[in-house]
Amino acid sequence: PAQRPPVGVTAAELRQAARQVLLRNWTGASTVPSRSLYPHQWSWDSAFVAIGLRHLSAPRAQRELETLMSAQWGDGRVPHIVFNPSVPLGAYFPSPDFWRSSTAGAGAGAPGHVETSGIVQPPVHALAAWLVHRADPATSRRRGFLRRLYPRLVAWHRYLTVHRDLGGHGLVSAVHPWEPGMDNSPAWDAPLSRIEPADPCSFRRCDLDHGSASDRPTDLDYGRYVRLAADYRDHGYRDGDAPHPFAVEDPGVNALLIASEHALAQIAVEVGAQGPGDDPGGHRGRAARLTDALVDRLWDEESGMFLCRDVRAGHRGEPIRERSAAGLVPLVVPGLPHGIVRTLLRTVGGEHFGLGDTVRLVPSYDLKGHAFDSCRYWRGPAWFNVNWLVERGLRQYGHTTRADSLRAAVLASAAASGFAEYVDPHTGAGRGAREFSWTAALALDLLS
Ligand code: 9YW
Repeated sequence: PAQRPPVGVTAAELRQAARQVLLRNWTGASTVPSRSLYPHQWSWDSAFVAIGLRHLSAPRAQRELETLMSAQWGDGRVPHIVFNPSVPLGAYFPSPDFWRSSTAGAGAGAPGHVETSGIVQPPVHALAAWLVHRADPATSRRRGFLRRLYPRLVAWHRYLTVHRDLGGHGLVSAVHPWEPGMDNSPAWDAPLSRIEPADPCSFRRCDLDHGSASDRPTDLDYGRYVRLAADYRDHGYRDGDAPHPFAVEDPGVNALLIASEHALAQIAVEVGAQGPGDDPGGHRGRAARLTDALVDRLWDEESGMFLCRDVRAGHRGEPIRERSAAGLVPLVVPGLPHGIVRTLLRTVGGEHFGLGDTVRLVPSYDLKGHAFDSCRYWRGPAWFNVNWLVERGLRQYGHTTRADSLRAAVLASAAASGFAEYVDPHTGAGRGAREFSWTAALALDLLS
């Protein structure tokens, strides 16, 4: 299979190739996910990129996160895209003239010095900041990296826990399918079906200029993405009184928030933060409460994994019965009940995800699912960030041999595919963009 290490590629060569990708995708203050497809700064991409960059240059990794956090809104949200003003409007849709953050988002505290989107992505940033710090504590301290970032990270988590607890049970809801970072996951099909799509003549997709239509979300999906984003914008990006017709509790988003809250506890020790609530104990308490809520609300014993929850279905919300890889991401959460960890491990290697059996990388969606498609974005292909997270989870829970083989498979696949955006989980063939930043960054991290 294509995931085997290509003959002749040594770890040193792979490291050098990954380094070249990150250098080429660096714009001077941050990194683009892909020069062709995604020519701006994306939020969770930057967190993963910083985790890789720390092995090349600690100041550059710090800068990556600082640039992102400098576009934070007054209400604490960290936007999912920070636009580069020198890139033409036609290079990516939706462009700044669609989001209009500095005007439409003024009431929510959108910055005036930069244009951004108005939605968010998973909060991997505090975890990334902590890992970046640890790579070179002396440089980090000299630059005051964590001291400057800590209050921003606290405000970011507060935005999520206060403004986005739409279900009222202590978990964060995503209000747009782009927010959990898995755009066209089959888990969104039911909640999205209630959304009236925008008129297809009202916008032009740019993604199809760079990728094959059969690999990408459909036009109908895009119509609904546009409708949700435009309505949120027209509501001033306010959350309190917004209808938010799409509201989903996603186990990936919430698990990453928990992992980041644990990282904030360590950062709080490092910077000597003292309450109220923003001290190490406050962060640990919040992480524990979020973990309880994650297990109570999203664990599904029958599926053997965490499921998303549609907050707008029924009276009290309902589980979405689709097995998405987001339901395995909680392996990164420390201190899960033993029974849950055991079951998750069985599920990862079982017929639905097939790790180490029918596939060498975790697919984004159920191999046996009715909507499985080995090419279409988040409906089957294996993604490197998800696999990096699962690798970390396996290692955290002491499954070193399985973590080692997943690490070897990730590296082999990154090398064989030219750092593809994602791969076909059955054949290992690279798909989507190449020289994709988080693929290179996370490969570099696994090599280090
Ligand atoms: C979009 C940049 C982003 C990722 C998302 C991925 C895709 C499409 O690309 O989103 O237009 O934002 O789904 O996870 O952050 O790499």
